[in-house]
Amino acid sequence: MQSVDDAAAQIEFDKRVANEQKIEPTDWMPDDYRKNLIRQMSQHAHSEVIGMQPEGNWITRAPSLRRKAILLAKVQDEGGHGLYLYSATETLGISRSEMIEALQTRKAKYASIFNYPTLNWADIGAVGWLVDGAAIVNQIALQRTSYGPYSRAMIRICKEESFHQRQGYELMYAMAKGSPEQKEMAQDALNRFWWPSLMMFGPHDSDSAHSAKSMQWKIKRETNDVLRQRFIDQTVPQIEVLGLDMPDPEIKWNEEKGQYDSGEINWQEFYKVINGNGPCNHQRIKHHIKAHKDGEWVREAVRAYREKQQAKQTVNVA
Ligand code: BYC
Repeated sequence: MQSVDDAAAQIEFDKRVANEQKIEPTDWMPDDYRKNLIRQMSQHAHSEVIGMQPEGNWITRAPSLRRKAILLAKVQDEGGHGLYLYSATETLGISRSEMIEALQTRKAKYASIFNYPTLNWADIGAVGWLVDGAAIVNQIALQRTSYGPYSRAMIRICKEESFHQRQGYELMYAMAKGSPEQKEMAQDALNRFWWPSLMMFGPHDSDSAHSAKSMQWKIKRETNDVLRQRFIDQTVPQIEVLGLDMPDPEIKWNEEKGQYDSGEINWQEFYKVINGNGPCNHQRIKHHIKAHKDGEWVREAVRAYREKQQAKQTVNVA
């Protein structure tokens, strides 16, 4: 049962959310709001970091210095996004190591898309164009999320993601307008990344466990299906410009609705992937564990440096 103080705080919280005022780390918030935010934000952070793997896989094989420099910068940006998001999540009272532990023991999820392999160079274009494109549609809405640190992280991240999306589209354009073999690679990448990109938006609203509460608290500002449809509507004309075939034969303009109709996602595949059994789930976590372990010496050095600084301060004060 809520105490009288909590009941008053709850009223104040509801008022702030209703008035579009941000909730800040030192403000009172319901436990479930905090837990739900930790869940979504930490999973978002994990997605950014795990997402470095499929693209990082191609840095050494980029076909030119220009492409290599762009890809290197992009992958580095994703690591930065992970850091903003981990820091923003820490303001809710969870430590970085607790979040990493949840990821590595598979208690926490990350975006399903990163469990698919990047098999050819055009996949790097498809990831930038479609995966970052889908991420932006979702994150633009999240800029207005009710939790201040999350909202501010999203504003910054969206600026970088729009560069990511454009470089991906430019790469796809070069491939689609290149030799017949390059065009074939672009088509293959589009065909393989289309459905997993649509899955990024999560289950249908009717099957979404968290949406109702998250919408009420204004953590989420638009639903999974609304955002997915927006992504389809903005991406289909881009496929036409590339001169590629539609990855879904059921895509068709619906005059009455003013939007594209499309086929149904393979939800069995979606659940298989989010439950840890996609093509690369095992590989992604294994690599994360190894990289984290290999980085222990850096954390150790930081701790030793901090201890030295603190010891110096103590001597100075004495
Ligand atoms: N993948 O009730 P629902 C990037 C889970 S990275 C995996 O609808 P919610 C980039 C969901 O977590 C950007 N799991 O959930 C980086 C829940 O399970 P739990 C990534 C998914 O939270 C590098 C259950 O299914 N963006 O841009 O209301 C290179 C029920 O779902 C997925 C974000 O993380 C999925 N696709 O809505 C390139 C955005 N979908 O937690 C690019 C932030 C659902 O109960 N997150 N699940 O075990 C969100 O906006 C929301 O969390 C979602 C899901 C729309 C994803």
